[in-house]
Amino acid sequence: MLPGEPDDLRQPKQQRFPTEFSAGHAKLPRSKRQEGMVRSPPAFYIFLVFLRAIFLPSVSAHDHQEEVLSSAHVDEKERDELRDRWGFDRHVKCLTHPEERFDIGIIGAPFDTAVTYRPGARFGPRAIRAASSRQTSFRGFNTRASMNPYTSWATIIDCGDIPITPFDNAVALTQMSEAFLQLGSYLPAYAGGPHTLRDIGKDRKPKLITLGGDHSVALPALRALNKIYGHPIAVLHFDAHLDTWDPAAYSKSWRSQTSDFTHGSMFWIASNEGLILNGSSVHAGLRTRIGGDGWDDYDDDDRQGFLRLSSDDIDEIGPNGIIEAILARIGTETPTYLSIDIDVIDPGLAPGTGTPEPGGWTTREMIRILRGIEGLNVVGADIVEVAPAYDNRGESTALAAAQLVYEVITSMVKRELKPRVVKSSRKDEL
Ligand SMILES: [Mn+2]
Repeated sequence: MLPGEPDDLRQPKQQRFPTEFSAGHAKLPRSKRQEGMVRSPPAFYIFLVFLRAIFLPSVSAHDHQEEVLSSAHVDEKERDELRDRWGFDRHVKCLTHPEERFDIGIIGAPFDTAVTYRPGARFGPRAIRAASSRQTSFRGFNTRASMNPYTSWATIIDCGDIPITPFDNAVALTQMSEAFLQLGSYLPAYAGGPHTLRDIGKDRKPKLITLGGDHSVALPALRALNKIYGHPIAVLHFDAHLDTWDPAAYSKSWRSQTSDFTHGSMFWIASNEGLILNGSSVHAGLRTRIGGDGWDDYDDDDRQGFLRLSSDDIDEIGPNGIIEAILARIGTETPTYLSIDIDVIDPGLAPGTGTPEPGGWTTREMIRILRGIEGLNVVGADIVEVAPAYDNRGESTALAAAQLVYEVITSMVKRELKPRVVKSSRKDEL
């Protein structure tokens, strides 16, 4: 991950393109400039196509696109050289560059109009990227995993943000669903190579880690995963809250399909759509108040097939007990969506979030638990609800989120390596 991924919605046009292209623009051959033109605003592109239709009737828009793509391929060597000189880490707008292959893609979802309390998580992606400034590939060796995820087998790139409307949540949900489906359906970068890798085959998919955004972004992610894998996915959900709430709990009188889609109901919707593997899913870090005068919310949560681990449980069974309970429930082969609400961490350590709940885990405990579950078959992940407006000057919340993403990336890369490759006997590093 790199900080400072240009924000497409707010930056001047010239800065909308990835730095590695714009920085070298003056030196680049004709094909690169054409590439820039293709990514210009639609009106200009249409005008360009119109001009070509007049003056070059034999060249269609489709041919033009083919030409650009093939030229880009021819220039691969030069691009590699430029990357060696100028690019420490990769950031590409993957949604508009399907030719860019990756194994793990970081995708921002700047969306927060489905929250019940404090807004602001739409600025989460930029805050987490800024907090990841000191994460570089040349200083990325993770001692707990005995490997550097950025220099191992996987191609890891920052895919930029999904453009998401703040005006219509139904449209926003569609935008996110289609973006996750598109990115998750790309061919992965890795093909062939060292025999130390397993599970490499034509069914292999790239993995996405979403930077939220409020927690509702998990619904479109699960919808996309269901289409990509063709079956329900287990959910490991770190959160102070259940997020399996029946939308009717908010209001029985004033409802619409759009209003049902919130950051507290997305797993209820996903469960009812059959997207979540009932019986293999887990909540961890719970400490929320629940509705009504009894256990109705828990009963409904049981119906949806979640195991509940509370924040307090860590005092009784320790981080290793939490790890063991998660692994016993999910196993290491079940395809799993890892969803981390930053409010699982105590607001004293991570105050920059929308619905803070006192009494959470420490950042260290959360990191330790994540390390302990490195063997899970995580097929997608998110880190959500980082709202920098409520963070402190030291960026504690965003720093925690950036570190969690690094740990998730590490585990995703490490899991594909045979255990014997990693000579770590330090089991206490769980
Ligand atoms: Mn949540």
